[in-house]
Parts: sequence; C-alpha cells; structure tokens
Amino acid sequence: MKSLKMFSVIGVFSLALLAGCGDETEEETGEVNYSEEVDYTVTGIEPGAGITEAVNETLDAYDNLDGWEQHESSTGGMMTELGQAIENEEPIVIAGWSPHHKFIQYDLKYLDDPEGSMGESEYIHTVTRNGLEDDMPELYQFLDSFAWEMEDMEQIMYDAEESSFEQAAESWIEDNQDLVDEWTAGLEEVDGEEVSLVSTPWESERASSEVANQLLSDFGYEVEVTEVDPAVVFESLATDTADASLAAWLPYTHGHFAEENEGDYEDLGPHVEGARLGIVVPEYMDIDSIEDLEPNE
Ligand code: PBE
Repeated sequence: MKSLKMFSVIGVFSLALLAGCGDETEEETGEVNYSEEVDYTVTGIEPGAGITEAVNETLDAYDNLDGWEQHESSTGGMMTELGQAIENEEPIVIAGWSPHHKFIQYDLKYLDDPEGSMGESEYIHTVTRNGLEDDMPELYQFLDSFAWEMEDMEQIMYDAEESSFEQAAESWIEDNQDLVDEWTAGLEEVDGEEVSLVSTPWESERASSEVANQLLSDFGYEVEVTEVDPAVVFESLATDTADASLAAWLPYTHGHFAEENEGDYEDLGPHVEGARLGIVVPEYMDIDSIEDLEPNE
C-alpha cells in the first residue's frame, strides 16, 4: 500500500518534470512540508526528564533531522501547545510517552523509529535503598508485590484530570480491592513508622505514588512522597535518603542514572510493562516515520 503510493507520487512528480512545470509550489501540488511548518522543532518537556535526552540523541541519530531543535519547556507547556495545535488541526511534533492521558484525550501516533533512538519497550520499576529488606521486611514485601497494568495507571491519570490524584487513587483502590489485598497481604498495622518515597513530577508517577501512599497510610505508616528529577531519585536511594521509589523507567529512559548508581540501590523489577517513549504527532498528520521528516537546509 505504502510503496504503491510512493510510486504514484514519483510518477506524478516525473510527469510534472517532463511537462516542464517542476517549479510548482508545495501549495499548488497539495504537498505540505510539516517540518517547515513546525519550524524544525520537537516540542519537548522538562530539561531533567529522561525523554529530553532521548530526543537530543534522536536529533543526532537521524541525518534527516539536521538543523532540528528541541524546544525544552515543561509538560504543562507541551500539553498546552499540543491542545492548541489539535484545535486548529495544525502540525506539531512532540516528545511523547505512555502511559499518559494525552493518548486518551487526543488521536495521536508514535512515529516509527528505525534507529531505535527513543528506546524500545520500557518498564517502570520499583527500586529501593539497599538494606530495606532487612530493616522493613513487610514494607519491602508490599513493594515487591506491587504490580499492575498500564490501564490502571491511565485510569487514575485520566480521572485525576477531572478531580485530583487523591480522589482518583481512592476510587481506583475501591474498584480494585482484590488486587490491592494481594499487595497488602503481608502488612501488619504499624504505629507511625516513617516511609520516604521518592518520585518524579509526571502524572504516571503521581498515580503510583498516591496509591502506595494511601495503602501504606491505611496500615499506619507515616508516608512522605518527595518529587524530584529522575537523577535525584537514584541518588536519594544510593545515599539512603529515601526508602523506595516506583518511578524508575528502565532500561532506557533512566538507564544511565541506574548505571551510575549500580550496586548502591536495589531493583525489585517492573511494576508495570508496556511503557514507551517516542516522537509523537497527531493522527491527522500524513507521516508515519521519523524518517519522513525533512532537514532544515
Ligand atoms: N517521562 C515520564 C519521564 C519519566 C516518566 C517519560 C516524561 C522521563 O524521565 O522522561
């Protein structure tokens, strides 16, 4: 299908050349140059995010992205620009990831990434400081059991848009009592034992931390959730300034922070699979691959 379309495009183009009218403008031929329209810019998010670095690597990895830049701002800023572009049906190229409610809100697609520079399958891992298993075995057991699906996280993120993470997590817990009972099976009531969870400011991590916070608080733990940059998540565990985190995107997004701190923290494995980073565009844009973008020459 795709190659047929290619042939006909080349066919029309060479006919046009033969007829001596090869200097038609893009508008006359009905072809749009999305790359020019987006000003050769990927709309990115916070400078400290793993995805920001992945986008920079992507700009280096593809020859056709010569002259492109990433506009770093914030997740809120990116979402505002995305919303405006979609309202006006204009092209936009963003740093995108799942799970995130933008995929429920809008029709978006990941561009193919033949160089794999945005990583492949990602998992969100539970990580702890060394020694937590000995110090707080029940808490460790709970963290080790904590595992769910992308849809669970997306549900909370989506509901939180209309209410708050507190309320969204509370109703998710109510609706998923069986699963939650499995996680908390080994927990005994404690009297204000302190737990310090370290997290990042993105919605997926707000969802997971809030669920853990509410469940542990119900058992009498005094939970503190601190939101920091991904680099600091790993540092806090390695220096024993935090007990645990549900915010480690691996193997790619936070891979180098994990490497830098190897041996100084413990990885309990993924609590969710199916996460992903990518270069994302609205469905209405007629391109499928990062390679369909054009250099700024
Ligand atoms: N994210 C969401 C984060 C992790 C969670 C993909 C924007 C990042 O570090 O890139």
